[in-house]
Amino acid sequence: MTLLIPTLNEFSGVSQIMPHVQREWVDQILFVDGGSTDGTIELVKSMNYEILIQKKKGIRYAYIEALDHIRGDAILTFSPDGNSIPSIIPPLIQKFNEGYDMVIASRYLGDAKSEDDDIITAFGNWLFTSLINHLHGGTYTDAMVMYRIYRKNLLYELDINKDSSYQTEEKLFRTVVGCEPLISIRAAKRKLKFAEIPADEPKRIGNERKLKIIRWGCAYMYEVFREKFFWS
Ligand SMILES: Nc1nc2c(ncn2[C@@H]2O[C@H](COP(=O)(O)OP(=O)(O)OP(=O)(O)O)[C@@H](O)[C@H]2O)c(=O)[nH]1
Ligand SMILES: [Mg+2]
Repeated sequence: MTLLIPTLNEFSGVSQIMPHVQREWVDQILFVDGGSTDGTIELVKSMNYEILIQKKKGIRYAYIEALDHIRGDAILTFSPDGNSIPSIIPPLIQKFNEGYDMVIASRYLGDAKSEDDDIITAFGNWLFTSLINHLHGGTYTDAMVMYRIYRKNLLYELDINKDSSYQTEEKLFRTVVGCEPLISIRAAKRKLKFAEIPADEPKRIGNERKLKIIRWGCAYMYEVFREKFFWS
């Protein structure tokens, strides 16, 4: 099990959150940094964590460039900005070990709630999750969140690692998107075995958000419909 932690200027998040992550929960903790200039890289190194510096820009490349360095056969993606509650790592792993391809820490299952959402992100997450369920046969309550575990091989089986899977939308809207929506879509299309556990999302710590609402909204919308007709 590899805990994969992407960072881009998350100094305060990393310093406040990582003391709550116990190293023995997982086999490997790997940071991938997108070019922080606020001391995050130095901080992570001083805490004795393994860190990889991204070559290409964009959150998707954090995952792709990490692949060769991931030693576990499962990946737990974790945001150190306060959005992912560390104490949920053990139950998430426990659920995954019951034999799932993917387990999601859902912000909208049962009593769980997001304190990080504003009206736009709440609507967007609901809209994309509903579309993915209706168009691709998913049963997600949260198809968008980063906090989740899956088999490492799933990224290859679903072509998540290939640039061609995102080419059109990234060109059209001049951005680099995240991997999560496509993972959710293709896992549903393949009818993989997935589960969710409820997980609150506290407000992010420090700095501004990196989410690009308009460009990503458009790109994900394109992706959700494109997948109805292509890739199987
Ligand atoms: N390596 C890397 N990490 C990134 C990049 N963009 C964002 N991140 C990190 O990924 C983690 C999750 O970010 P998100 O939660 O998706 O985005 P956010 O900016 O926190 O937006 P909100 O959570 O909606 O406030 C954070 O630790 C970010 O610093 C990137 O291009 N490269
Ligand atoms: Mg965040």
